Amino acid sequence: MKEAPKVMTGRVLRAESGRYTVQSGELTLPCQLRGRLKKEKLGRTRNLVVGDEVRFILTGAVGARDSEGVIEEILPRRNMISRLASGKSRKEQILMANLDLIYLVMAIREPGFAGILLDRFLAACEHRRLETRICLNKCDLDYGHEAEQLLAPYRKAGYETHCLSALDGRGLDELKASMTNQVSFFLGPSGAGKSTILAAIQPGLELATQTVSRGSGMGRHTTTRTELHPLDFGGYVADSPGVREFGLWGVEDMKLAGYFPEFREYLGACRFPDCSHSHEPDCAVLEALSQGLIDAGRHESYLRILGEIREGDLNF
Ligand SMILES: Nc1nc2c(ncn2[C@@H]2O[C@H](COP(=O)(O)OP(=O)(O)OP(=O)(O)O)[C@@H](O)[C@H]2O)c(=O)[nH]1
Ligand SMILES: [Mg+2]
Ligand SMILES: [Zn+2]
Repeated sequence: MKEAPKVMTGRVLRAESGRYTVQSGELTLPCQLRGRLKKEKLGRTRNLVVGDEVRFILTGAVGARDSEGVIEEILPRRNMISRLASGKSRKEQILMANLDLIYLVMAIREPGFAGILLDRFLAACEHRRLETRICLNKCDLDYGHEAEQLLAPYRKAGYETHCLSALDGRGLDELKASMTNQVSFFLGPSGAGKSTILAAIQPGLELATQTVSRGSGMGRHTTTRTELHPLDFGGYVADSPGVREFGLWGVEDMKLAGYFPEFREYLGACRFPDCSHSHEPDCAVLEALSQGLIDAGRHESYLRILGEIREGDLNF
């Protein structure tokens, strides 16, 4: 009698044009999707992404060199991070699923700190109710008290922050402690040092990092795909390719202000219930702004993102 195929569950570590790497306990193996699943579940709406949990059957003996898996089912996602796909398609691009923590990595310089990009990431994470931490890397290049100044509005908004240098090692022990036993995702612009930080935290990760100084401050992406790595000290971390643009997906214009945590205490106190906090009289947010209780840069980011949502005609 033929033995029933062994059904296993695992976590997607890598996903690339129809080929997947799945980890299940001690086993890490290449997997493909069952044809039926491709059509039914993955058609237009669902792409299998890094972090997805799947049920698969093993073909070939466990541990054999040719053992492979066939993915039969994608388990429900507990959460995800997504953005508006680049290009004109107006589609959602899911970057990762089933994560505990997102680390938003910015460099103090080289490339310069981009507040608007950070504010977009943060709003997307708030929208998805994801726990977020801000990492300011390259603090060895802090020539004054720039790190403090850059991070002050975010600390005031309630975000946890890390001042790091992958070069001299500052902040890395604390970062490592916070990543322990968590499934984390590293997101940020190209060149911020995501891969260098991870390689410093776990030597042997063998991540591609940029070896030649770029000079112009702009440049090519060194990491080319999102990949989840098991951590020796417990948990997982996904390194991802640098992001230059980050359009919000699925965010309603009227909800955006609530995704800026430091605005929340003022919302509801404006004269008009549908106040956009941009020009209206008796706006509690604008009042707080004029008193210096809300950071001007953060409010500016809010207005820019609000304009984009309205212009993009993205009604959800
Ligand atoms: N001075 C300084 N340089 C750093 C630090 N961390 C990384 N770098 C340098 O910054 C450059 C970019 O680092 P990567 O780790 O490749 O950056 P990345 O964020 O992974 O970039 P992508 O993979 O393109 O998204 C490399 O030349 C690193 O050596 C740091 O803390 N201080
Ligand atoms: Mg990288
Ligand atoms: Zn208002």
